[in-house]
Amino acid sequence: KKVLFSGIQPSGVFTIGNYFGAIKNWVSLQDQYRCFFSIVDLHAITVPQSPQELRKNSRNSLALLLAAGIDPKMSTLYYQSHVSAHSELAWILNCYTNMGELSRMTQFKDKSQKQGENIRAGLYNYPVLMAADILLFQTNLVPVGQDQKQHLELTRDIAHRFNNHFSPTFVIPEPYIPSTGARVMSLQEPEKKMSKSDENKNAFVCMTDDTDSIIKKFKRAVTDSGSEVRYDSLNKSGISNLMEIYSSATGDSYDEIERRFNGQGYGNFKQAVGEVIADTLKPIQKEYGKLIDDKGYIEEIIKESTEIARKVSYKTLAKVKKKVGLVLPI
Ligand code: AQP
Repeated sequence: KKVLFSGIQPSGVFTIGNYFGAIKNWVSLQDQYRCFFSIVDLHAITVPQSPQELRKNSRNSLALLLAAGIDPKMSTLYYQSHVSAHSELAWILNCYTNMGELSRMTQFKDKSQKQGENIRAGLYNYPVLMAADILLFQTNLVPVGQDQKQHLELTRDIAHRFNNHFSPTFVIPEPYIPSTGARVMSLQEPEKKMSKSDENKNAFVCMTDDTDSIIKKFKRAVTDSGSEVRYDSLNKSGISNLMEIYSSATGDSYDEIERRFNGQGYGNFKQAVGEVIADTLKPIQKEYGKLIDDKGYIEEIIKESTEIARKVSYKTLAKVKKKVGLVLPI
């Protein structure tokens, strides 16, 4: 089986953007590929986090991924910080990456702008840690959204350079573009993507939100001054985003949605989107409720998965250390 790696940051509670853009696809890829899914907590600390919140979100993230359908019998689901090979390889790759390459990364430019004067070196080195995540597992495929494409390109460049300089060491990963890769936008600023760390709580819907707050958030969603439910992402970005969300949950096409809500105005449609999303999340939330109390089960999964992740990744790390000339421990 081909190897697939993907990570998700515990920088908040997962949103329906994370669900439709990543998690739902992960679930459907599990039987086809050898999957490694990592809760990338080391990535999360590249921007300020409250330690208590980070720990809580990290714990809850694991249960939420299991509840959403990640099957620990098929996939390896673990915390990045539990497998020190990530940090070790990241350091080594840092020494084979140029400052110029990192300075060109648009995500760094965007995120560092928000951090003002106190930009962390970790934010700058974020793509190198991501390269380490991927290359450690000899990954063939990485599911990526548009915003991560540049980082994957850099990963490929680093791997090529290393392979050419020494000898073939890393598999060169390819992007995996899912056929149903929804990009969910903010409910308050539909030109910007929905993010779990958005300061405006009305901008995103968490996978754990109850029905009432989901419906309220959709009712408050920013739309244009018209009243026609019609897909036009340029001029009607708010309503188009709601249509995309509705379509992701139901599988209905935009044509079908337009016909169903023809002449009904935005109010009814917003209510319907809220209900559909609440229904989609209900079974996941029910399972999550059970899992979150089952500490023994969660611990068992963490133990087993971490062991597998360590075993696979240390093999690559040992090879790398040897090639660059580090003395291997006895
Ligand atoms: N709005 C979105 N629509 C579709 N997919 C999305 N993803 C994130 N937001 C959307 C996908 O979720 C996966 C995990 O993302 P991440 O947590 O590693 O980082 P992110 O992309 O920065 O996600 P957030 O929610 O925006 O987090 P913060 O607020 O911390 O920056 C990725 O596959 C991503 O494409």
